Amino acid sequence: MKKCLFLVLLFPFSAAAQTSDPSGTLWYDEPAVQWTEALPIGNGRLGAMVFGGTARERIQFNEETVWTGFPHAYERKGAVAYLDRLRALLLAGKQEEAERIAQIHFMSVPLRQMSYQSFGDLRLTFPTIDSTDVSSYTRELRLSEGIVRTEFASGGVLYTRKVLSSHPDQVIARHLNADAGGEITFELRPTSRHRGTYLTSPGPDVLSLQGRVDMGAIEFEARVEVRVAGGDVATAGDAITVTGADEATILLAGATNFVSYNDVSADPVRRNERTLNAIEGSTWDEIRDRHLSDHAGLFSRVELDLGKSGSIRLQPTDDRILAFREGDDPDLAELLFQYGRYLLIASSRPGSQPANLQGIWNDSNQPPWESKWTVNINTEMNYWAAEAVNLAELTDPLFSMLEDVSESGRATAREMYGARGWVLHHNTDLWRGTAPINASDHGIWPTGGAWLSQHLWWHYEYGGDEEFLWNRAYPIMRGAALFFADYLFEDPRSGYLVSGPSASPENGGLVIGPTMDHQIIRELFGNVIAASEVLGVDSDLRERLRDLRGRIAPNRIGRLGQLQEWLEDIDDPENKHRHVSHLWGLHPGREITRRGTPDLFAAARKSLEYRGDGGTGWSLAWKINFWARLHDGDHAYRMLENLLTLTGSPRTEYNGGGVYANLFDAHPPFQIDGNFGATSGIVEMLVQDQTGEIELLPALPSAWPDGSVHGLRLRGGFDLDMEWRAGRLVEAVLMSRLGNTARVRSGNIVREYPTEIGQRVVLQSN
Ligand code: FUC
Repeated sequence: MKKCLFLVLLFPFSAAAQTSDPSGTLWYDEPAVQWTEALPIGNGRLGAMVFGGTARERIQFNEETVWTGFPHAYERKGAVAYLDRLRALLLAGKQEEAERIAQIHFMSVPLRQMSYQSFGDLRLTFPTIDSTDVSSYTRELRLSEGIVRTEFASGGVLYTRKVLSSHPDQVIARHLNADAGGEITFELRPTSRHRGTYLTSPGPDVLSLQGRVDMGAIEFEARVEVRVAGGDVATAGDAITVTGADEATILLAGATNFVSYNDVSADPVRRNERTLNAIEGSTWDEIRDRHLSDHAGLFSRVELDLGKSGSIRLQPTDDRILAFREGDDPDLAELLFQYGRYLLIASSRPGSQPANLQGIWNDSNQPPWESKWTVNINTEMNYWAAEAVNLAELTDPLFSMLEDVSESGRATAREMYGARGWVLHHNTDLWRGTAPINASDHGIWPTGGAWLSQHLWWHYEYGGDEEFLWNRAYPIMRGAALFFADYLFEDPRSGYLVSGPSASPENGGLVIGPTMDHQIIRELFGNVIAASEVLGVDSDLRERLRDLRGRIAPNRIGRLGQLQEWLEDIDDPENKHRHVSHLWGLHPGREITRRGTPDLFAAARKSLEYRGDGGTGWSLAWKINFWARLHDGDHAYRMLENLLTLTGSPRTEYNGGGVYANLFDAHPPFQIDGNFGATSGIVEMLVQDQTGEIELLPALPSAWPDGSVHGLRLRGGFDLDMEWRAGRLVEAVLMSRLGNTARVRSGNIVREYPTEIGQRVVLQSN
């Protein structure tokens, strides 16, 4: 009893070794061993994974432009000479021959794109701390703060370490203190696995790590500075040594010479000097407070309550993942939802690169799929939720990338297809490659840019910003549509316009007329038509696109009642492929709807049933969205359960699609798309508005009978607050930002509510 009292008094955090905020905190009672147990921080440009060790600590860090390669145009000159031959071969059923010829004459130069790299590690050793004498250990990430905190007691001293990646100050900052004076002693070594990097010491408390990515153009510097209160700081060899300080602040600045995809003329050293000079007089408290207010400005916009968890909510996050199927922990679903928002804030800020396959977190110089931007599902999934979860400005990097590929993709359109406009195939990299890569059986898929362009129109639909539409979105969308106006050709067998050579992403090889392409192109043309009407321009083009749109091969229902994945009725009901591309028109597209196209809607459901409930992380996440669009909340929830399965951990045998201990989506390996896809899926379960009608609680699962949400955004410029009880809406409030008419569906009835800017529409169920 006495001991207990002693503990509570001296270590109040140990009583809180159950988190006080179960839907907003990831926490653990041991340091991370694997990278996928470490906790992520990021400011859009600089990211880090924090292991939370006691006597030894590792902070692995990234800067978003540390990539292999150099400015380069990838298109294959003159490839257009083979286009008709490829089409003819495919129409004649000679797929193998077409793939062979395409592989030689129709692919990117070089065949592969470049790779995102790890930057380095901060390695800290604490000679006065005995890792075998540690008690009351916690490490946690509070999503509302964006700070990873490690606390523990050792040798009678309580240590607290915090780390953040600041957007306003553009540094990673770590603060170390203790509840007794003079207890902060450590050695800090910045390291890197890039060959030929070297360390210099520009000042007594500064180390500079410089280098160049192997065989590439990217030069980098990581600059570490340590500031102490009390004690001593000195650099010796490859380390900064702090002895007997009361507290210490480590600042890490990181930069490269990258300016844009065709310019690498910046000076990373000057960049870092400027960054650190700008905060020379700032204390940790000031840096932290600027970070907190910047972060909260984005994070606090949305609140979600899906019900009350049982006592499991107090357990470490990995325990909760293991127990999720027991159904007693809706707070964990909230945590996953908010984690998606957190990760976007941390990996995608205006002016930065868009979130890549791993966001910005990457521990390898040979990461899976080069950790680039794969656009046949992954990059789009990263941004599905951004508008609805009130983080619209974080789409800016995606649009900047689109600006780039709409330039670099012109040469690819011209050289490979003899077409106007621009085209992007299934991947791009820091150098904005747009030509087909890797293998002809899936690399030749020309609708990546068209799919991404959907996000430009969404940004206008949610925000109503006509200037954005005119200046930024429309030129890119128009260029994408011009490409397809030239590219589509008439299928001699059916007379329809078709896409090809192309593929249904990664399934079935090179073909003519994959269903997904036609859905994407129809939507692109539809959005360009709508945009040109809003802007009052391009009436001739509009008519042309209308005509072409009506002639594109339609969706077809096959012999099994399924939605056909291809023009031919060859779907295999045993095929469990992770991609379910032909359901694009259901989600994220909108041409397949319950009321508008009931037959296709039923066929889409059939196809999804055949595909099954398994898959990689992102595939599971997409299926949450699909089932929500099919208005089957319980099935959507089942997919969420499948995604919230602990994988790749010593605590489980399971190694398939799911989440790691740090809630990172596991393809496996780690791929961030499923995190964002899950956040989007939860939105789709609560509200849908893609058809122009607002449907509240369209797919509420029985697991969440009571709940509320605050601060979601809807198309047409409405903010949504909503509360439900016993599975039924209690009240919804729509706040009008643009003065549009809200059309709200309830069962068979659609009611219209004209609004003025700032007006609220309060809907109560009777
Ligand atoms: C697509 C998917 C893979 C993986 C890769 C990065 O090619 O088919 O599953 O996600 O992207």
